[in-house]
Amino acid sequence: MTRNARRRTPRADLVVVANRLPVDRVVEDDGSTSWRTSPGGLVSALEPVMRANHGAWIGWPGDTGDQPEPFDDEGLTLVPVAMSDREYAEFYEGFSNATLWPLYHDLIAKPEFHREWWDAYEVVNRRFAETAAKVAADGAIVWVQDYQLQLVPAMLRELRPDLRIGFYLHIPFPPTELFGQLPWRRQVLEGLLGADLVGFQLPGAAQNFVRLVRQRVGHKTHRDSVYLPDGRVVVAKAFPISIDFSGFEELARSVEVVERAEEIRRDLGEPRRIFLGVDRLDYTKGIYARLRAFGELISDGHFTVEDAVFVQVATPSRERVSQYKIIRDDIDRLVGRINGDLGRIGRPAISYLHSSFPREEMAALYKAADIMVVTPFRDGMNLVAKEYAACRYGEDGALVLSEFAGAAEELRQAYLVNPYDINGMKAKMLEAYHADPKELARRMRAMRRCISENDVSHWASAFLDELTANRPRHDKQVKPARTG
Ligand code: GDG
Repeated sequence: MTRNARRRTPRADLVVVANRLPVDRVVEDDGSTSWRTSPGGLVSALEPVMRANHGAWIGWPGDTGDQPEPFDDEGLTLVPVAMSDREYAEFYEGFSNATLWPLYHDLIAKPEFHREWWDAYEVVNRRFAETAAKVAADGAIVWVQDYQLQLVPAMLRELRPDLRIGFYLHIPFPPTELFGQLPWRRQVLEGLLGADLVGFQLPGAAQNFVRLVRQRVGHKTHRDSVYLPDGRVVVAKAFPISIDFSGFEELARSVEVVERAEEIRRDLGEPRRIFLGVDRLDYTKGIYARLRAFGELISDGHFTVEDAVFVQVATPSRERVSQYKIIRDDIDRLVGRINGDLGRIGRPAISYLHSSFPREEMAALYKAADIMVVTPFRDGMNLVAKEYAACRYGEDGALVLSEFAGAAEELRQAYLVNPYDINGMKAKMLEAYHADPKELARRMRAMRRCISENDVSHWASAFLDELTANRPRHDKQVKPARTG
């Protein structure tokens, strides 16, 4: 890849501000540095759109070294924002991933509230806002991403009132009762209100936000609009995120991927059915519950380890955060127990891979698997479910999907499950195991149509069209804000 460092800060008409750059800085053994494309939902979703628009992407380079100069990456300008070790611990691991992440995911783990983490969250958000203020051209569109940067819209608006600012939340937005626990609830809401458009995965999340703004900040609201005392109208709406459908399908059709999928099946001993899970190793994803369900299906005698295997890819994630250490140990123990109790020589019940893989290998796994099991307790969308369907161009394969993944609102033909109900999950996994190919084709065809008609470029243009639409100011009489 050509990556040319720039001397002066470039100015762009379309700017994405995200916690991470779409690349990681890696220090080689000889001390030189290089850049490697990094995985993750947000990167998979946004990169194609930004490249097509020659935009600028502001983000953290993935280590706590010095701040590299902005550089070109095949038509996209990358603008690194530095973070110290302490900020990484307090802003990223702390407030973002041990306070907001569990709070926004239904308290599956208990959120921790620490005042010094909040201070770091403000400091780092300000640094991102100041960088965006420098990079954005006059009247530019700035699109801020996700829960780590909820204060950026208001901070940026103060510095650059000429900009069109959008914000998109990739994770759920909690109901008022849960959000109300956050000691800094009002500051977060006011931070988001700096945007012209606040986007969510689902309509329910947008409604939660509008209700909270009315309750906690005291602004007048009507349907998806918030009326601010200065005459601005902020719109809150759902834009369900998607994937590069044709890109995934093309990858899955390539000779290399098709051959690799066959090789995977052979290496697994040609079982009748391959079950697959692919997730960041996160307690929200329901990995433990699904593996337990699978183990019980074998111990109950529904099938044997010769008939079926479960391949679980768990990509390492947030490994220093204590709840992530706990879930990793729990899963290690469970896999050990199930394989110890049920496996035979050369035939484990679960093939567990705690590592990350190239995209081609992911596509080969999707292609090799008969039953994809996606069972989060709560998930903003879940791109893995959509990627699986994109790779099933033969209209075969079954998707077992949690009702609590955003994707379940679109993929109604999946085998929908409640991940808290182990017996219910077992029944659906078994139904998928025995399903008739015609039935699978009917379901898969409908899901593939839905995703191909609503792919990631559709998502991005729907958001950007709404953001750039002419939005008149209001002349409503607004009451002074109540305290939140
Ligand atoms: C957040 C929200 C929302 C995973 N392991 C590897 C790898 N991946 C890729 C997958 C997929 C992405 O990472 C994961 O996306 P998900 O949507 O499943 O989950 P989160 O990471 O939690 O994403 C989520 C998303 O943001 C987008 O808005 O859907 O609800 O939580 O694309 O394929 N990719 C590669 N190697 C791996 O080992 N190459």
